[in-house]
Amino acid sequence: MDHIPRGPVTTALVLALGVSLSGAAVTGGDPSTNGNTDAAAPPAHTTAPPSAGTFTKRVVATGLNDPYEIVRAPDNSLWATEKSGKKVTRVDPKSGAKTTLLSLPKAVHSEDGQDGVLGLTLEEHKSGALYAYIAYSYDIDPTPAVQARTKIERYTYDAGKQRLHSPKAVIAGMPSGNDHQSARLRLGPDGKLYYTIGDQGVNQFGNTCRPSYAMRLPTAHEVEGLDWIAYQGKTLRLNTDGSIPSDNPVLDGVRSHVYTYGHRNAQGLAFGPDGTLYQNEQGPKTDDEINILQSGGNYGWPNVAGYRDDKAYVYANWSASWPTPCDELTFSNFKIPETVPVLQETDFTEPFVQPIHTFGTVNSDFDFQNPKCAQGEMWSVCWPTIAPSSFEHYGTSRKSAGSTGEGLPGWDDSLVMTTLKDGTVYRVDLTENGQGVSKVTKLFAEENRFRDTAFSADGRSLFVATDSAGPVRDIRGAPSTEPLANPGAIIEYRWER
Ligand SMILES: [Ca+2]
Ligand SMILES: [Ca+2]
Ligand SMILES: [Ca+2]
Repeated sequence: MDHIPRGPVTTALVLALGVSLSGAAVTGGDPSTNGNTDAAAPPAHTTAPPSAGTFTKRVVATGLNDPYEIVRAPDNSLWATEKSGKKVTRVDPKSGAKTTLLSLPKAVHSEDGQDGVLGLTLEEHKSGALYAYIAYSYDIDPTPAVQARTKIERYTYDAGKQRLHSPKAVIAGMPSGNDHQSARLRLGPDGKLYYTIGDQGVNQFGNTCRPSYAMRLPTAHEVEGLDWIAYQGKTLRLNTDGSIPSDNPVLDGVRSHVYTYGHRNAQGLAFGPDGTLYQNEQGPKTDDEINILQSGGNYGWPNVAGYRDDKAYVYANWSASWPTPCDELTFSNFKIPETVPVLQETDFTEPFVQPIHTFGTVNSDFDFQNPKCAQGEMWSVCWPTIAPSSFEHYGTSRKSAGSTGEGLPGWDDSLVMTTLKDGTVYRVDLTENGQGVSKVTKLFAEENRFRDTAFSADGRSLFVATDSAGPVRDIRGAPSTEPLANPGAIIEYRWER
């Protein structure tokens, strides 16, 4: 989703806001959270002292061009990839000073597209070296025409010169396009790279006539020929040199980089302290999902969105239209032509892994053409989905920092999740065994498209990166007509007692 016209490009009016936000949940119902949004109720069973404190908002840095991933480096600076800015920038979290660590001017970013400089994860090597793994779109066509692919490269950090140098190819030639790149990159506790690669936005908008590969598995022939076309709609697991781990799952008789499949647009990926891999992904008009990824699992897309419940979602395979070929049809979000094959979710009878939580699961009588969103046909802003865009496990990120701070009371073993059109940062609490969701709390709701997070070393500051432009809901749930509050920024929410 979210492949819709952008809002007006804003001028950067940045206020050093001393706004205090309630440390407890921001109240206000959201119909898309399945009634699990907790409105400021204190935890039922706790011996911890009451969390008397507030979050203070401070804009750390502005002028970033669609920051996509922010990570905290060993020296406690923040490193940001800039999707449309085509670079990696170091930000001093105190002064906001910016240094360009790496420029990638040849990276491909299509207008309003989801491609560009995206995933980033750091590795502190035994040798003392600091490596940055970076995923970005590039052009394989030597002529002025563009044929985009995605690659991951490893760079070495020179702390003296403050730059990234000596790129080493990890993997190249993966699919790329203007929609659903996903592109979250993580170094797992097992030393492997994990990478989400989206379904490329097929079966909708400008990509309506391209078939879905999300459930199509790579063949032995393709893997031999380094043909990664079937990696659309997957989670990949790679050795850091790009080779295929020997313990990756064998799927349809073939071992490849594919770790899980049947995904749409997974921008959230986070490991828990016991190695559990949490993921979130954006649904179509319904059913954003939170999943736990298990090696070899099929997660259902495009046959199933959320649960296999035959609610509002059906799989309309536009690319298979017959006898009228797809390219003679006009895509519609609301009317499926008779020539387009339609499958109910229960028509798909193979096993698949259900989400542990969904947002925006609605019945088929839901009105997807809410008059509030009629102007400019901004329908998707009114759809019940929230567009999750990142995931970060709180306890793990503090532990990995060797933190000595006291952190945020009550936040242990929770996940922080940003959203785009919903303009909200959520905290997702896990059940005791970590295998389910116990509570979802709204932390901050603003007219911002929140893209990614990082915690400070003491665990008491949450840094959040925002998109430079794009649609967001206002307080009425209608498309905001105001400029984004903090476009292209990194914001700090500091918890103070
Ligand atoms: Ca991050
Ligand atoms: Ca799914
Ligand atoms: Ca469903």
